[in-house]
Amino acid sequence: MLSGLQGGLRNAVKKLVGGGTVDEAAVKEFVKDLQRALLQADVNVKLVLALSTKIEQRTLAEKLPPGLPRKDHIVKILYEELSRILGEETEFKLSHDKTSIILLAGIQGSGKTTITAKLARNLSKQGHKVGVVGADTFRPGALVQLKMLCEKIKVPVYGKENAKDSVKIASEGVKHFKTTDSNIIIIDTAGRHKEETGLLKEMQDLNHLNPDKVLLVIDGTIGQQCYSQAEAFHKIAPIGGIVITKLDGAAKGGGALAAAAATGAKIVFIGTGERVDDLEVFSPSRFVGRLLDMGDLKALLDRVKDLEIEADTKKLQRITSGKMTIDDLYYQIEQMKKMGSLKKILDLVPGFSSAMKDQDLDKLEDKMQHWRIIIQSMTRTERQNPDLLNSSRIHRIAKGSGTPEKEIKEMMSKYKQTKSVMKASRGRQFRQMMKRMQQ
Ligand SMILES: Nc1nc2c(ncn2[C@@H]2O[C@H](COP(=O)(O)OP(=O)(O)OP(=O)(O)O)[C@@H](O)[C@H]2O)c(=O)[nH]1
Ligand SMILES: [Mg+2]
Repeated sequence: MLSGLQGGLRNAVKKLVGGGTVDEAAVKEFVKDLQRALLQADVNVKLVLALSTKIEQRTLAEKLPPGLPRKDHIVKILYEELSRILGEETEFKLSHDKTSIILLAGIQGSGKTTITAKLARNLSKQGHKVGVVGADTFRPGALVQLKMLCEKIKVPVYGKENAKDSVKIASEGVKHFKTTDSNIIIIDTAGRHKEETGLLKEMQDLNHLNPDKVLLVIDGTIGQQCYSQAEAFHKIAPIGGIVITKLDGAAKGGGALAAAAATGAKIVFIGTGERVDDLEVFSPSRFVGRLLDMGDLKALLDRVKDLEIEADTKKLQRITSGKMTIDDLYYQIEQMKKMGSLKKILDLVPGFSSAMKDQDLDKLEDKMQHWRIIIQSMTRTERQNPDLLNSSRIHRIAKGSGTPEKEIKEMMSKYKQTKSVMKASRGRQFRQMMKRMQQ
């Protein structure tokens, strides 16, 4: 699947890994190779440029976790950034306890009927009872095609030959399956439209069936042209998902996926062949992992994590032995931000959250935010050696960060206080709190 893109990406990585030392020129060469591979897969030029700039910047700017070879770090960045442009991880979950209606839409020949059968198969395997409604009253032979596909997988089909009104058939089908033990009803619709305007109108007409999920089926062979369909759909059905089909051998498949994800719509499934089992639940990170086919990509990611934890432990030792720098303080604030709100963190510390009023917490969160900006305005030397801060330096930082000098002084006094508390308790309290946070 996506063999062109796969080959291009793997070659770029191979060249980097097999080459000499990684200097700026090697990174630039690597990024060029990436660009070529992505453009050939019909990924939008702007997207390619943004992605390559990001990869280049991160590669040159990020500090390596100690012990991680630069090449591995670059592969990790590539993996993360490629996954990111394919959207967030989503889950397509349906209740076993109530009836859910799934409506499939898409322009002519996009693969709706095939996906209807694939999805019916996939959901049946998960233990759902599925019924399928053939609401394509437009194309002759549509119902026969659907029945043939569903017969193989033993899923019942509701439909009427020579029916004219698709909305009527759809509601009759829903009514019918509600009297059976089916808990999922999939409606296959007509693809009489060649472009999105008419299609969206029909979707709106079918909307009064109150579908639980609306899926837009897009033919992946059209590449980045997917964008306009996905965008129009995302505007009217942001809760829906997208299925990209025919990704087997589609030279432009990479562009199709990237374009659909760029609209903010979620890609939930991909079709990877004509057989009824050729359906995959879409996960950006898993997909990219396979695309790069680093058999040891997972091992690499695990190793990076280990090294990061090791680096954290060293930092922690420095903090708890009373040698905390402003950089460490910044790191702590960032860690807290990553974990969510302060309230959530303080909930983990017994007695803390109840002792603190919400409005005080809000104030504290604001303060943390100011501290981040203050620290960003300090020079590297100042962060390493905060004793350097005299009044003229404080004045400069205040101007640079747009915060009053008073706040900078306050932050410095809190910093000193924390440092001495850490030293006195040898970090016991801090370690306990960190432990609780990680649970
Ligand atoms: N190679 C490949 N072919 C596919 C895939 N999905 C669908 N097809 C083929 O694409 C053609 C159109 O598929 P359908 O499922 O009939 O498309 P549709 O959207 O229902 O078409 P209309 O009802 O006419 O609008 C068929 O020949 C399918 O076999 C896929 O993932 N890979
Ligand atoms: Mg069809």
